[in-house]
Amino acid sequence: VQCRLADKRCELREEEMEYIRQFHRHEPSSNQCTSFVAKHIKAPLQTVWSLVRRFDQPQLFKPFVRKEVNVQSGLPATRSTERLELLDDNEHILKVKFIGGDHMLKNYSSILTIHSEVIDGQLGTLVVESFVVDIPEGNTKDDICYFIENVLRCNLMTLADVSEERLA
Ligand code: A9S
Repeated sequence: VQCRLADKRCELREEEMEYIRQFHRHEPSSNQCTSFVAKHIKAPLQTVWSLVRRFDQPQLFKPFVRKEVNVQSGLPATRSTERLELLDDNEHILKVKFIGGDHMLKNYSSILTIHSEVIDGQLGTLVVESFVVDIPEGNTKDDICYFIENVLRCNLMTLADVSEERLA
């Protein structure tokens, strides 16, 4: 596992690294960067999956998406065309590619997987989302990785909030 995955190794349990090795294989070229974020959610897998699988309703847990096609103002984009590459309801894998839009994320492609786990004696879910993307001209690898990691962290935090609230 390449690039910035290395420095996260220590924070992740061995089983989490195993998911990365198994499901999150990207093959970045020299002008691309790849990384991932992970989030533990205190809700059963089916609850989390029921939200994640709604590719057609990103506003369910993506705070930067206002309507289906509109991006929250203040961000370096107003629209994005995204293609669902894989939705596996058995293995709980979602793959997406960005194929157009006015943003700087060229050749962006992401993999999201979820895995059942036990948190504090209760059924929980581990979400892992990885990506590969071109490094835009004038940006560094670290800049773009950091930017996307933050977007994904926000999405997964909202996903956790929504998933955990649904049970209450
Ligand atoms: O929504 C996702 O699954 C992932 C990302 C990285 C989305 C990024 C984004 O929607 C912004 C948040 C607006 C940031 C796009 C398409 C471009 C951006 O610059």
